[in-house]
Amino acid sequence: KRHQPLVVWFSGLSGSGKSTLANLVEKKLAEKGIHTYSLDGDNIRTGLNKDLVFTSEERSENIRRIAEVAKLFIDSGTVVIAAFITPLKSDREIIKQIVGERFVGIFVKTSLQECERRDVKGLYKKARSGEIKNFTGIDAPYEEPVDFDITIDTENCTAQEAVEQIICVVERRIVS
Ligand code: GGZ
Repeated sequence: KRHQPLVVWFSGLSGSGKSTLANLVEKKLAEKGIHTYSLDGDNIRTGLNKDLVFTSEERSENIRRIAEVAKLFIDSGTVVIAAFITPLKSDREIIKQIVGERFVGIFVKTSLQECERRDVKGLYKKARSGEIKNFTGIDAPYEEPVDFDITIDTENCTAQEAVEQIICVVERRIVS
């Protein structure tokens, strides 16, 4: 069975649940026999983009390079799952310029208050104390996406419900 490749791009604050949802979506697609590859901070910011820090300029370069990599994977016929904060509207526009129509945007909407309450990695605490500068949501902006395909309200739905919703949209786009 042939599928149209696609990039499924998750945006949201640190600790919003992007990676968790991205991993669940990837697992579901793999079960359906769809060839996927995940791009996230763990494999991008430690390798290709390890020269980049968290100024707005270097975040833009981070996103631009990831979009170019995603495009290469799309050309190879792969469904790309990307999970990055992607805080700026201007950078999200650049992604669309690079990958074109084969883009599905998922806004993982978790409030700053909730992300900070979870503080899984203790980064918000460090950002509040000034130990980390330019932290998204604290002293760096997050512009909520208003034109993405799906908004996941993680505080009012389960991960399973979110995954079902995403898979439904992805499956529709994959065959057309
Ligand atoms: C935001 C930061 C920062 C700053 C380090 N601001 O929750 P995490 O830890 O594992 O994921 C965050 C990750 C964000 O990298 P992205 O490539 O997704 O960001 S962007 O799209 O804005 O380029 C967080 C960690 O890196 N981290 N410093 N100052 N997140």
